[in-house]
Amino acid sequence: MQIRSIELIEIHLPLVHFFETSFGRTYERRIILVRVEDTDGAEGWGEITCGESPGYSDEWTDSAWVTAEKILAPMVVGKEVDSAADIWNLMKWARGHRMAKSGIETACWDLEAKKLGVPLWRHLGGVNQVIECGVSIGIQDSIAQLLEKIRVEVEAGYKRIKIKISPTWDYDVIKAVRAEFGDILLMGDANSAYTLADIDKLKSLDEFDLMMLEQPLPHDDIIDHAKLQREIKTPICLDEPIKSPDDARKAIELKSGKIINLKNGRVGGHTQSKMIEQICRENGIPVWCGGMLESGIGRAHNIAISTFAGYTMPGDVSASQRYWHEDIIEPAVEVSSDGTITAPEGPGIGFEIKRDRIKQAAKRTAVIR
Ligand code: OSB
Ligand code: MG
Repeated sequence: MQIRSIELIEIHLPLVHFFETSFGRTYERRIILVRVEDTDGAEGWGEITCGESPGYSDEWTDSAWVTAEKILAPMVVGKEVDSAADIWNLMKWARGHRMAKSGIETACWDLEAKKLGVPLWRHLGGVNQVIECGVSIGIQDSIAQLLEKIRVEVEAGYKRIKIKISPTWDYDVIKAVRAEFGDILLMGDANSAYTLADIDKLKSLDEFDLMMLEQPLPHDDIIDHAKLQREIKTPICLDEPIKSPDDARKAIELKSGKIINLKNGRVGGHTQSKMIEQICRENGIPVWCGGMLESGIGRAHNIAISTFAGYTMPGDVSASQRYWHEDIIEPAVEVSSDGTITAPEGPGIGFEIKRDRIKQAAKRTAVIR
């Protein structure tokens, strides 16, 4: 495979409903799409999943743009490789910037699968065509509003409800959710809003039998999480600090948590996701696919990796209509009434790209050849 050109397209998409986490509120996504073309004229699509500000990770839209354009794309364009599995190595010299790398890397996997005429999920080694879906629900203006949102998702059939929590939106909120919905599969995601000084508060959440508590402590920590896990009953799920297969290995060794939320962007693409999934599977650590409020393209890649054997818990992979009035792929991602998505049979990501919709939403483009 030889990539002839890489096109970056920044699109702006307003969210159907704002999304609030412990680090801030988002109304509109600024998403960088990646279109790769090889010397035979075949194409593939990927998405750089960073946020609009460095609140979740150090990468954000403008930093990812310049890094992809000036550093990463030139490392890939014109190089002959055996397969998409080697694209990561072309960019390895550059440290960090895994979301920017993932946008390029996953686009090359889509291209390769399309050329072979096979669905990406099969090409990657996925085994479960039907994947289980949960939802991630942001911090709301009131508990009543949150309960209403949860009701909609439970009735739609989603198998697991995740709510965002923070020191001002935790105990009473979870208590109200349990009182209203009984023993649904429920979890909280703190996005690093606590420290070990909050241990009593975090211990008090044990009474709610949460399926897991996602990333309570700082974004780069796996030491204090191990201390906390020894003190609380609720399984800790790690998100932010697991960026590489080595990070996963070390966190497992330290017993920093019992579950890993695996995101393509955070770890640098499909090749890295596969390696982490394997390490976790061999060590009995369940993984599930996290989300970054992706457009249909990133979402389609998330569906593909969710089919791996180690993804044994419902992911944050949900229907397009929860995020967008009109997605950029066709058909939009839909979730069946039993809370599942069936990975598509078409080649590559298996969805059509709505080029007109992308053109409408585009704010800037760059082509590296
Ligand atoms: O921590 O999982 C997270 C969204 C943006 C940044 C971080 C996270 C999230 C989500 C949303 O929880 C998941 C989704 O619905 O895409
Ligand atoms: Mg998270």
